[in-house]
Amino acid sequence: MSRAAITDLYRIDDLLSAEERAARDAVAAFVDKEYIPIVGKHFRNGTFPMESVPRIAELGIFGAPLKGYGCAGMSNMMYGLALQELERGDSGLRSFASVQSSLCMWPIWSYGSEEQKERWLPGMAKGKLIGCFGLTEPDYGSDPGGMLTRAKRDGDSYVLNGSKMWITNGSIADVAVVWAKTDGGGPESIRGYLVEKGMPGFVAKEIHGKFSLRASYTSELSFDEVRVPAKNVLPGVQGLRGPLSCLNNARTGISFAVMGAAIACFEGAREYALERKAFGKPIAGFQLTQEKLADMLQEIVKGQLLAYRLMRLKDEHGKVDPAQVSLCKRNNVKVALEMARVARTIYGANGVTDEYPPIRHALNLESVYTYEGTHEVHTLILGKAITGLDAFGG
Ligand code: TGC
Ligand code: FAD
Repeated sequence: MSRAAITDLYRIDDLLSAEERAARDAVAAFVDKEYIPIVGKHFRNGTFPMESVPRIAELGIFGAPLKGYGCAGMSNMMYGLALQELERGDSGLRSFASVQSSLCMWPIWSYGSEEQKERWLPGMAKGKLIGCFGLTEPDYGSDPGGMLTRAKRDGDSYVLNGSKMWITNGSIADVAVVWAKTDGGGPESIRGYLVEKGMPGFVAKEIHGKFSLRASYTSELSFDEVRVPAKNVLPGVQGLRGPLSCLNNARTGISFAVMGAAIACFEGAREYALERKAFGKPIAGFQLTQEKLADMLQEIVKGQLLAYRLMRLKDEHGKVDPAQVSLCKRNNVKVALEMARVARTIYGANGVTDEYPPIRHALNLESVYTYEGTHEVHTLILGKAITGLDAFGG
């Protein structure tokens, strides 16, 4: 699908450098030519197209903003634009890249030993090794500080017991960054453990029955007396700050990315509305359809401007404040989900089938609304930033 000129009403393209536009366009071409033709089949079958992995690697997306170790060293803006294009294809494709880059490569790059970096990062950048991030547990999602997974020191190893739930790429990962408390310790004892595929006692099982993110593998991880060498502990961080800093990073990318799903829905719905006739004329000629399209374009322009500013802040300052990230994630995921539902209505009955993209995007965005901090959690993070009062707990 070629990009409609109307989508960039505010000429956000003019704010990008030629290099940024070129990186974005290369990803867009891959998504249009190679991914969109196959995504419907994978969504229907509940599979992830592994053949896309080397192609994403060639585009330099895995660990894109990281320097060294075979990573592309792109700006955060270029990375955000790439994620937006991947999400225009499907959230599952973008999720694969987010988890690999922000939630697995980033903690190894930021908190890992030199040996860990050399061992994992070059292979992950090439897409030859796959990573996942285990924070959520069956009984602790929004409040990860309560996690039950434990690591007990035993000689030169730690012995891990517990389980993690809803882990993207878990069943296909070569390495899992698993967050666990030291036996007997509180949240301040949380550390990241690099658990490798095949370690005795470590099982990753695919979760079935999802109606969302079907073109992505989501798994349950269980640890039964898993012996992890002490050299596999991330030495650079301790406490809940470790996983939350990874999330800050990933949420920034997601905030940018979801506008890609909204763009796919807007452009598809506009094209459909111009062709589909009712009462003897194109449905695009009805005022109520035009209001839907106007609402969609308005939210896409506003969301992109927010995301653009967030990424520029990150590039200029090297980091962004959690409240800045929460505002963007909270707004952009909400409007992308609402706009996918609106787009769905423009297709009438056709809109409930997987022949057309809006229902797939809407279903995916239901997960995005929940993962990486639910909409409510981001409301409370902002509430705390505004008032200084913590409304999370009892
Ligand atoms: P709190 O007392 O506020 O903080 C504990 C320590 O963490 C620090 N911190 C952060 N650091 C970096 N970035 C952030 N965003 C941070 N937020 C907090 C904080 O400064 C403190 O550090 P220190 O050194 O003083 O101890 O923690 P809390 O227990 O009250 O929790 C706050 C809350 C609720 C906001 C947090 O727990 C939270 O964000 N919960 C949501 C959990 C979540 O988002 N899980 C996502 C799992 S991964 C996932 O969904 C992947 S989806 C696949 C894909 O990405 O595509
Ligand atoms: P809960 O925490 O049980 O929340 C249930 C409801 O209660 C929500 O509406 C929530 O907003 C609300 N709530 C909770 N606390 C409060 C409060 N204080 N005030 C008001 N409302 C509140 N996790 C990983 O670690 N790694 C992954 O790779 C990963 N991938 C995922 C992929 C998919 C497809 C999905 C769906 C989830 C994934 N997750 C992953 C898990 C995700 O991060 C959690 O689902 C999310 O953090 C919410 O946790 P929960 O599902 O346990 O909901």
